[in-house]
This record gives sequence, C-alpha cells and structure tokens, in this order.
Amino acid sequence: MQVDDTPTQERLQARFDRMVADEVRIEPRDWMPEGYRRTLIRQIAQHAHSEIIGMQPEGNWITRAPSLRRKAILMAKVQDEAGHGLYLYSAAETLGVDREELLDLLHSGKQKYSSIFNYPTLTWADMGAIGWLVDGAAIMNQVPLCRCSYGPYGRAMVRICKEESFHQRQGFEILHTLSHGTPAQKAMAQDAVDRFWWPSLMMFGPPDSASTHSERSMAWGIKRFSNDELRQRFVDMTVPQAEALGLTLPDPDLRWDEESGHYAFGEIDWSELDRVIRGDGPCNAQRIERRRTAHEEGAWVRESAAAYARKHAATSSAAGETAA
Ligand code: BYC
Repeated sequence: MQVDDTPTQERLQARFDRMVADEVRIEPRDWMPEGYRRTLIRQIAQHAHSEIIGMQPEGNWITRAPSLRRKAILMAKVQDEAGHGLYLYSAAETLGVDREELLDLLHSGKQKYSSIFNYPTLTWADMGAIGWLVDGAAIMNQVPLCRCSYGPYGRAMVRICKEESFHQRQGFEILHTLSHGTPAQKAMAQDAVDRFWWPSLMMFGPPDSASTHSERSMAWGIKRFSNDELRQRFVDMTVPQAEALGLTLPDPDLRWDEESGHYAFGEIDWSELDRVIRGDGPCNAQRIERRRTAHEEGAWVRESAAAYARKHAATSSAAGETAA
C-alpha cells in the first residue's frame, strides 16, 4: 500500500517557522508562506527601484564634477548603483516574479521607491551630502538586512553594503574638502546638509506607531530593527561626524540626552514624507518620466541581448548534439 507522505500545509508552516526561529536561511527551493513571499517582493523591488532611480540625482552631476578625479569617482559610484539594482532584481526574480513585470509596476507608479530621490541636487556639495547622509542612512538600514532570513536578499546585501560604505566615505571626503575650503565652499556644504538632513531621517520610514509592515517583517526575520531604532542609531552615528566636518545639523532641538544615552532630536514633518511617497515631492514626476524614457530608449539593447542569447543557446545546443 502506498503511503501518502505529502507534507501538509501545517507541517510546511511549522518547518518554515522553525527555520526562521533557528536562523536557518530560507532559500528559493523552500516552501514559504505567501505573505512572506509577497513582503519580500515588495521590499526587494522597492529597494531595487530606489537604486536605479537613485542614479538620477547623482548622474546629473557627472559632467559638472569639478575635476577628472571627481568625475571618475562619481561615475563609478553611479555604476555601482546600477549594479545594486541588478543584484536586487535578480534576488526578487528568485521569488517567481519577472524583472519586466517589476519595472512596469515602477513605471506605472504601483510600486514605490525611496522618498529621498525625489529631492533635487542643486550644487556639487549635494554629491557630498548624498554620499555622507543618504548612503550613511542606507548602510544603517542595510547592514542588518545582510542577516535577512531570505538567503538571496541577505547575500546580495553583503556586497551592496561594502560598496555603500565606500560611497559614504567619498561623500564625507567631498564635504570635508568643501568645509575646509573658501567661505563660499563651506556655505555650499552647509546648505546641502541643511536640505538633505530631514529627508535622510525620513528614509527610515514612518514612525513605528504608523509602520504597517514592521512587526510582521521583524517576526519573519526580514527586518531586524524597527524604523525608529535605526533612525536613532543613524542620528547617534552622524552627530559626531558633523562635528568632525565642522558643519551643523539643522535641528535646534538636537542635544545629547544623558539619561537615554542617545541624541534627542526634533519632530520630523511626517506630512512631508506622506506627500513625497504619494508622488507630490519636488522631483517625483521628473524622475519617473526620465526612467520611462530611459527604458524605452534602452529597448534595442534588451532586444539585442535577447537575440544574442537565443543565438548562443541554439549554437551551443547544436554543438552539444554534434558531440553526442
Ligand atoms: N520612501 O510599514 P513601513 C539607497 C513605504 S536605496 C518611500 O515602515 P517597511 C541608495 C513602505 O514601502 C534606499 N516609501 O514599510 C541608492 C510602505 O508602503 P507599501 C532604499 C516608504 O517596508 C542609491 C509604507 O511606506 N532602501 O539607499 O516595513 C544611491 C509603510 O512603511 C519609505 C531600501 O529600500 C520611504 N522612505 O519599511 C544612494 C531598504 N518608508 O509597500 C543610496 C530596504 C516607508 O505598504 N527597505 N515607505 O505601499 C526597507 O528597509 C524598508 O522597506 C523600509 C520601510 C525601512 C524603507
């Protein structure tokens, strides 16, 4: 008599729960609850979209960087961001979605990307502020993601974080040079920090009390810390760095709080984050428009690559038949 040993839904769920509790990585071949899969697709896709949209504010400055050395460094950084997008789209594809499908969702405004990339880059100092603050916030948020319970995402994050840490230092170095330059250069650095400080704090997402996904994502081992915890760590890390730069952070309420052992900071304007997420930030329309155009103009590259892959596959299978 044949025994039906097909695992039941409960057994699969119990095995999944045990793996998460024991910190055993979930891999694409493993059974996973549909909610876990959907949450990962949402977060990884938003992350991938942020990387490729994030190329725009900096890409604007490649031709205007003040020296050949600065151009080469900025170009390498923007290329790294394209690479991060590729690792992340590939990680999302292991969950059964298609990159084209995700790009359609981005272009139609159905999937989000980080609010921070909807702010304009007005001066060269903004490249410093983005590197120092935006990449600094990204590292704070992303280092814990290296331990994400889903293997392909966690592994992609390891390499991304190494590169982000280089990006953060190059931003700090740009600001350090400016803040030790002429009074006009120092003022330019201060202005960039003034404009990017609050939007950088918003990168960590809404306050915990308004975060719809945090609790579930933390229980699944996707997120390791809450939005507010990471935001606080970022403030604690950044204040001494601002002092080292000789720049001030635009918050009159910022002060060391002996009792909590953390820096206390002022109220964030959450209505601004809501507005920017809803599409009403200073550059939302421009960013999406440029992305759609780049996608259309790049169609011939994708078609050529697909034609080449088909030809290559046909040649190798013919060679395989001959050899057999
Ligand atoms: N901007 O429940 P919550 C980079 C959305 S790339 C826009 O707390 P969750 C870099 C959120 O998606 C930076 N949307 O969500 C690149 C959710 O909406 P839905 C990107 C935001 O997922 C190039 C809703 O608000 N980093 O650094 O638990 C150059 C409720 O929020 C934002 C990543 O993507 C925001 N700021 O937590 C330089 C890292 N915040 O989906 C640098 C991975 C929240 O329900 N992502 N929302 O419609 C994460 O860690 C998490 O997704 C977040 C949000 C912490 C961002």
